[in-house]
Amino acid sequence: KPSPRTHSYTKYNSWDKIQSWIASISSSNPGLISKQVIGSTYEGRPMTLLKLGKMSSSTKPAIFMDCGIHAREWISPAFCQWFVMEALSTYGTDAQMTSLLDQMDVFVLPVFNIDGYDYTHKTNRMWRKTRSRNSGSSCIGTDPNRNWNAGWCTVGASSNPCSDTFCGQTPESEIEVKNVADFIRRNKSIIKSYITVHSYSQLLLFPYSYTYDLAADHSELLKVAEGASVALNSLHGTRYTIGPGAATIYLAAGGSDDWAYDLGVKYSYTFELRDTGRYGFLLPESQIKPTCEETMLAVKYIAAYVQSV
Ligand code: ING
Ligand code: ZN
Repeated sequence: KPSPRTHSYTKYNSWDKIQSWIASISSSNPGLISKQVIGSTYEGRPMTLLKLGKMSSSTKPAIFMDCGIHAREWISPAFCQWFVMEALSTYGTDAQMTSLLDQMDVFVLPVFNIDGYDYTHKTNRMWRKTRSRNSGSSCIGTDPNRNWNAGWCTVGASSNPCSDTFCGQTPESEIEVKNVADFIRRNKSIIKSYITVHSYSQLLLFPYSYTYDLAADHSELLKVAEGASVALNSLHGTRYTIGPGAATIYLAAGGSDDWAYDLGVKYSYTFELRDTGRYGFLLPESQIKPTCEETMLAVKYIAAYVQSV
């Protein structure tokens, strides 16, 4: 029976293993971690959100982080697992992590697109989208990072269900997107930062992706991204490009970071982890540890900033 002790943080775990890990890690330290189901996926799997933070009688400000919006980006769920393990094991010894979890809660959704993730392990390693059926088409799935209500389906998205960037029938047509959007809307008074983890390209992006217009908080978002990328680089020399999504990679509407930002979650970031294309989505397991270690520094930098404002 998998437990946090036997769980491997340096392998690409199947959904079954991650699900067992969620159950065991959330009962391992009752004062510091709890879990809640925020809904089910299209195929009926539970979307379990982990809450990290020292138990408190008062409401604490929070950071929301998700991994695995896209099925084939396996390094992303690996990072969320690493983050949870590292947070629990450094609380009480690492001054920054201790202060962060004393003052804030961090919500972690280890795998957003569980149905797609499971499909990449069992059937098609390069699947990106959800696994929902589309009426009037035999093509399966919607791009869960084109399905948010932020300039929805206007640019850099497709209305063809057979496309890998299909925006869906309507905004939040995907139950996984709806479940997360509902949670963030319900908790928007406490959520100060939204972090979503993708791969690959080594980018740290912030709004907007649906327009070339600069965000109202552009200079602050840029400054924090600069600090985070310097911190990340300090460990192994990995170089990240930072900037607004539209100008840095491509115009793309319906993304989660733009939606969270327009809802009022100011510190909204998209990570695109290693590498820059040599292995792409097929990043070797030998790179999980260095990738997660360096990404921790960037996430902790953002968290420390959010905590300080
Ligand atoms: N890249 C993101 C994608 O969904 C992105 C880039 C970020 C688009 C934020 C829109 C908003 O295409 C990957 N690799 O998925
Ligand atoms: Zn992605």
